Amino acid sequence: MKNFLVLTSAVLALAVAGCGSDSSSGGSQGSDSSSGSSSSSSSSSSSGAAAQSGNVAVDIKGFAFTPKDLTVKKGTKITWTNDDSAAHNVTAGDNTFKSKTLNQGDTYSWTADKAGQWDYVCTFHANMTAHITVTG
Ligand SMILES: [Cu+2]
Repeated sequence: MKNFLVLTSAVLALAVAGCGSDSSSGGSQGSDSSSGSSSSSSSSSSSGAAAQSGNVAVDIKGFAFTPKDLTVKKGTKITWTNDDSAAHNVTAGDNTFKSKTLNQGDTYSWTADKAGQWDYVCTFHANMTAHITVTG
């Protein structure tokens, strides 16, 4: 009889404690994980560390290339689109890829067929610099 009472109160205490810790930790974990995942995903996308593949677009807008730093896998087709009313071009430092003059709405594509790193510019606007990394 005495043992039964002890056991019963122990089970009750566990149930109460379990309930309490479940709801409190569940609530804090939910807000922690949601804020944590959103901040980590935004930081990883802004760093651009992950290599993209398939078809990748680069916007030419506001006298800048976006993204300015791009990492892609070998075989990726990169397409630049000039969204500015001003004319621009895409010219690699070593001429590995080089567009004609792109007027507004024009596009230029280069398939990254070898691994390496390229700085490129718009030769009309020397401050329009950008960088491409192609992983093997
Ligand atoms: Cu330009």
